[in-house]
Amino acid sequence: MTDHPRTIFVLTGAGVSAESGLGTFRDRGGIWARFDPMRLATPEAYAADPDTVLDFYDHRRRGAVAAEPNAAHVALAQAEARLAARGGRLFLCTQNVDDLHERAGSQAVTHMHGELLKARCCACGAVTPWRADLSRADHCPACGASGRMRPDVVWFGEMPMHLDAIEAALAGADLFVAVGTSGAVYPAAGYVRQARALGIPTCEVNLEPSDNADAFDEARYGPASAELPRYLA
Ligand code: BJW
Repeated sequence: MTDHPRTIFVLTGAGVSAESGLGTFRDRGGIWARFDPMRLATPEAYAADPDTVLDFYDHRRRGAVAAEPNAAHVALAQAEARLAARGGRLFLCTQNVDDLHERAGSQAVTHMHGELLKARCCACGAVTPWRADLSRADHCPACGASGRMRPDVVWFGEMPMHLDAIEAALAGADLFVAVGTSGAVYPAAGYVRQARALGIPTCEVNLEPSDNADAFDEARYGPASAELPRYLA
């Protein structure tokens, strides 16, 4: 790793949870290879056919609850603790909607595409922890409205979450690391170029070169569970 950086910005994607058994989106056989994202992951899809969208996310939620963190999640949690003990910081920005970073011990996780284990009421906007099937939800626990709960995730065309905090952390980082993300979805895919423009060294850890591979100074190719612990050691 580059010269003992004090503040590392880590962007994770579906590849970090792949070895926990959760499907990625764009790999061969991935979620969007099997299902049309425009019919499942847009506000228009939810408005047109909420039952199909909720069933899809109920299935994904059950998978996420059953999965366990892998060595890549653990390496990030350990690096966060080590840096904090030295007065540094690891800012963990994940595109993932699962909670495997938290269950591996990461203390601060910024979920820019939301969280599958939370539900949002379309009537009052209240966000509630949610582990059960949303298709069976009869009302919002906050306002009592019925039939208006959705997963608290970010669909195409919606604004990703925590963008101000993410931009601030990126601007203050000594190192930018992207792990297990294809670089296909914006604004996350643009962060490596923003980091470069700020003069921050960049590294990608991925199974294979991502769509953004040419923008990184350094790369480690292989499974995140093997490459990331080595890289962060
Ligand atoms: C391994 C591995 C192993 C496998 N070890 N590696 C600019 C240009 C063009 C378009 C746009 C643009 N700006 C905005 C857009 C539109 C759109 C967009 O980006 N479209 C593109 C498809 C072109 N973006 C949006 O709509 C976003 N909103 C937005 O832009 O708002 C406006 C705005 C923003 C900011 C400022 C001002 C205005 C919202 C995007 C929401 C994405 N939602 C999803 C679904 C979330 C809920 C759910 O889970 O269902 O988020 S889509 C899906 O893609 C999910 C992911 O978080 C996201 C990224 O996927 P990820 O994580 O990269 O996964 P994969 O599968 O693509 O890649 C996995 C990688 O891992 C691969 O490279 C593998 O090789 C690797 N891998 N096994 C290491 N073991």
